[in-house]
Amino acid sequence: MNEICKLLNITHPVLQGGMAWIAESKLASAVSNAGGAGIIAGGSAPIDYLRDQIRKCKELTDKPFGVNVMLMSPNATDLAQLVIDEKVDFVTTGAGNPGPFMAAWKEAGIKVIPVVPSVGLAKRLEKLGADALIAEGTESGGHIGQNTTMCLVPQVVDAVSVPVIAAGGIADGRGIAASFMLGAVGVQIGTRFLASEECQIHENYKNAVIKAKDTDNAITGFYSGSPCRCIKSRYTRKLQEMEKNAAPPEDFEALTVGSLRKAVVDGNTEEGSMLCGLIAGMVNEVKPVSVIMNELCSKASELLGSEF
Ligand code: TUI
Repeated sequence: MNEICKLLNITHPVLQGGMAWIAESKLASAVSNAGGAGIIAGGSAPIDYLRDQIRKCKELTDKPFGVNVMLMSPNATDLAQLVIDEKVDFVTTGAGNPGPFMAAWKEAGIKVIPVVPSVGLAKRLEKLGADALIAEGTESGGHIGQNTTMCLVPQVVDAVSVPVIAAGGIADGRGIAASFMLGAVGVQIGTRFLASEECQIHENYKNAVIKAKDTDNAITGFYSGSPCRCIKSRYTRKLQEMEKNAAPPEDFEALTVGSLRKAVVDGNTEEGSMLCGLIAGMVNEVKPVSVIMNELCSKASELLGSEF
């Protein structure tokens, strides 16, 4: 049996990305019900909302699911405790070093799978007891590191003994098979699930994902040291223009605060930040999660020559 399936007690080694503001109980439960690992995103949401989402997800599926702890969130410490209190099956982490929380999670029997953008952090977190690692390439949507999936995954695989999950730029069975060729034993997929029926983002955002071509992608936030990949728009052009002119930080703040909410909730494609991976050009149709999972897994099985 596949190591990730065994670790998480799932059927297919496919994790759904813990996309901030986006991944909630409906999407996570659909992925878990389809045999993958659904994930509720902590993002910087209020703890009461997240408790509610975790409980809703338990009502919607009897399968394992996880929570992503976004470490730049001011709520990270409270969420770290909430996942223990709610006895969540596993935790993924992003946008920082989860070292300070790992002992408590391990003691509570929660499996810990940090996202790493580098070999150095992968080695440190393996020593602290990570059960697996997600090597995330810069092709991913949202907050990104610098290395690519193609270069990062095999280097992390060579550097650690725990199972490695590939993320960034994977949206079909070919991407899964390629990841396995690089030594990964699981994948994390975000962008493909943005265009699912169960994903609760505004229709305008979903349509932008569907319409996006290979070149409709931009990185903002180099200036603030927090690079973020999203769909090219008036918003990204404005931010990039400000970066070029070294605008004062408060001008960035004015533009970026609440921008994800504007995209996800209001469907404001002009001022909203439509976080999205570089593979969006290949995502051309909204489908139910179960259909997406079937397509991913049947093509991967065919290419890998074994049941995926
Ligand atoms: O976390 C993500 N993607 C995200 S989080 C997010 S919400 C956000 N909002 C405002 C600012 C920043 C984020 C949107 N998208 N992906 C996982 C990921 N983790 N990518 C890169 C990293 C990462 C970076 C540095 C992980 C660890 C790390 O460690 C630095 C260190 O301390 O060694």
